Amino acid sequence: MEYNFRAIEKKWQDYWFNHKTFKTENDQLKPTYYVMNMFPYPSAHGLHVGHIESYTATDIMSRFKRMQGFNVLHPMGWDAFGLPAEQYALQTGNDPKDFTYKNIQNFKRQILEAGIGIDWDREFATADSDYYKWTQWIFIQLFKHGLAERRDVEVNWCEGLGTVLANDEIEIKDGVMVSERGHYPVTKKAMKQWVLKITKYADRLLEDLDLLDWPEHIKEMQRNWIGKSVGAKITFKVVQSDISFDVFTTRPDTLYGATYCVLAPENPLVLEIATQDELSTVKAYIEQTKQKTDLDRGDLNKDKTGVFTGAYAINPINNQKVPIWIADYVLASYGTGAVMAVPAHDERDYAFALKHGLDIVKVIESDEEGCFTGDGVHINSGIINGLNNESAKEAIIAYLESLGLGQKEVTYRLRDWVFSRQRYWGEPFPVLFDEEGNVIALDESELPLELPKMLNIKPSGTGESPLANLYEWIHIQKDGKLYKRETNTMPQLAGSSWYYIGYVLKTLVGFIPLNTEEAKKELDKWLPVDIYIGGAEHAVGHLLYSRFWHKFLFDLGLVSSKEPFMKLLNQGMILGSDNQKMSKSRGNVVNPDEVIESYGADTLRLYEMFMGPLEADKPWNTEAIDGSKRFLDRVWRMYYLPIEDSVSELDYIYHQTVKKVTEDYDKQAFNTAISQMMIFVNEVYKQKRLSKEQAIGFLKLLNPIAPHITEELFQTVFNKKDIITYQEWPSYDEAKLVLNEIEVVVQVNGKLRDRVMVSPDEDGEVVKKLALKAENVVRFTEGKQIVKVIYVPGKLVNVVIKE
Ligand code: ANZ
Repeated sequence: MEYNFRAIEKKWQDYWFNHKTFKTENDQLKPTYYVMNMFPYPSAHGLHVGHIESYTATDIMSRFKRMQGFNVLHPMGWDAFGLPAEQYALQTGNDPKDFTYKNIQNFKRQILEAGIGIDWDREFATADSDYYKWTQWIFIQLFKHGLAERRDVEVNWCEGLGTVLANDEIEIKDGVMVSERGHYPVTKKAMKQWVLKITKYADRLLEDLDLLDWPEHIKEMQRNWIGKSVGAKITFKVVQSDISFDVFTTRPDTLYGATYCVLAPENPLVLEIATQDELSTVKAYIEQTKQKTDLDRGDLNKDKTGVFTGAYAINPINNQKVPIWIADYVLASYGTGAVMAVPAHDERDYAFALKHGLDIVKVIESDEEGCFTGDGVHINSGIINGLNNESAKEAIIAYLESLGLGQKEVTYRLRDWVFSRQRYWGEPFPVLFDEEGNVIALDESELPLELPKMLNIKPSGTGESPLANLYEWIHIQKDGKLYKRETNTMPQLAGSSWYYIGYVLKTLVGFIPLNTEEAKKELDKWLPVDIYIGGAEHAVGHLLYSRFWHKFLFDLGLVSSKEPFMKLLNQGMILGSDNQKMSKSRGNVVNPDEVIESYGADTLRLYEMFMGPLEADKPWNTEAIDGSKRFLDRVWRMYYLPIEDSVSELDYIYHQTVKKVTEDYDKQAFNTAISQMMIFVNEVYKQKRLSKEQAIGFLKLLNPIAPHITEELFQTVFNKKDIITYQEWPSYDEAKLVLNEIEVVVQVNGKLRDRVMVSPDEDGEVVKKLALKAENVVRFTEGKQIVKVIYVPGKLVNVVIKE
């Protein structure tokens, strides 16, 4: 009678794996359901309880939808390229490939031991060459369509380490950048990089957010990241020179109040216009800026440093001479890298003008002391006096257009995607450079361009990738001509930008070629992904880049859906029992292997789903796991109660449970579904028996959450040859949802004292008698004189007593 989870779980995990129980079905008559997780990076630490939370949630949806009659695709793969494996290899002298694939085996073991039902025939890692062949192929298409090009881009260069660093490998110390490792100075340095022009898709990426059933805050983060800004471009001429520059402004209406201009220190014009007297100060300031991050520079509270260039420009609206400054709060990468400053109506300009003693001219009426940023009547503003902000903007733009000195302009905060990494452990670029430096894409037949094995992946020292050390690999001869390979590799987010397509195309004998009719047919059948579950930390990186690639593939006609992921859900963070983020240093990390060892996978799954709403952050609680285990013990013993043909006393609660669990699963409200199942089990214990329909139906309801115990009971108690995974989902009978008992409240002198359950058409006198016998009514009426008893049918009984 003992619930021996160890034996049961192992038995079913082996059975499912060997029988490919979760292989994707391909029944033409069934609708499809594609459910997936954000795949893990296979680190050396193994799975975290947070992974289990996410994979259990998709597994529930997958098992639930399969029983509801869908063809279900529930895959798993590995985000295998990337920096951590490379760093590990550098530190230990090991091969990042061996290391990564060893970690994958461990992750896979853990996922199997958690009972997650995966179609393993579709498993792949982004570092598999038959997968990255197609990552390279997509890159070639981007290149051929002018969406990939080489450009000078500022990178974080660390002379001390002889390498380029990613943003998360640098720290800010005393306001300047240093390497995390060794604390060497880091400066910005321009290097030729591959860039993908995601900005060409900015409008579509923005507009199509409306099609998606995603958490509103994630959509808002993407909107802000894309950062569409509508304004104007205005041309300022530099005095006594034929140089001019454009500023981008969202407030062209304040042009009469523009009392100086500011260029980004990196703006190449700066050195051309700076006067001899100011040149050395200007150069020193430019050098200083190179050690700062954009994030720091954009900080509104930061000290407004800057220097005068000695040059002046002409404000095109009133021909006033205004000084030109440089300051690091103006970013080279935004708008035109130059601003017109209106200190009376912009906070940053105001702070800057006060600090540096620049003119402040008020052009909008207000009672405000200092800076006023609101709407109002324009003053001191020539042709727009008396207008409000919106009409003034239009009037100014129209006027500037007529002079050829300005026009309406839309700017985005979104930057093109810097796509090169000076690293080894990534996809090689499928291109060659000829002797003149022209880029030639490899032919499809030459793909994949495999990442060569390297015994030592130390940095090249020149800022190039370790591949630069491989002279023979780099230099090749083709048709009698000499070519060189690209030594950079692609970023980790390349492989994850289309992996949901990879799962659809993966078969046991490799990938269906993406550019074929056969692939199109499969992709049309499965895409978009119905539900995608993962962490909120990917809100703008991966989730934006994969939308971009998807739209590009849509333009190529390879996919028919506009978006890759229809519904997105972010699981909350599982915190340590101290309510803090789990971390090694805090010593509050829970290892899922240990929980499974002591309690079993079913208990772990049930517990994690019962902790709270999927989206909420929630702390670990060891006592509550005991509670989950006890519930499964109770479920197990429940199947030793007499199982009869019909137990009508349980009809109502049973049908209510089927309805509630079905509806809750459909909205991923797993914790409330579990509560309802607990209520059901309590009711069964009150009756000490249950019917066959109820017994089997309940196993099906619980199966998605606790698949092993339910599979075992289904087979052993009912002698079934089939497995529960392929059974039909139970249905409920509306008629049985009408209660055959109603609740009548009982008052004593108008105060609520008790409740009684009666049949709706019960005789009034019987109800009154029952009411008077109710425990709490007896307590309040004992020894008192009962004056009268009133019954409002179906609602209440009021007992009037003499106090
Ligand atoms: C004059 C002005 C007057 C501005 C005023 C604002 C208020 P968003 O909304 O974020 O797009 N700006 C333009 N390019 C910049 C750059 N490269 N670095 C730093 N600041 C820049 O902000 C647009 C405003 O940010 C622009 O409008 C410009 O300042 C500034 F009462 O121009 B404004």
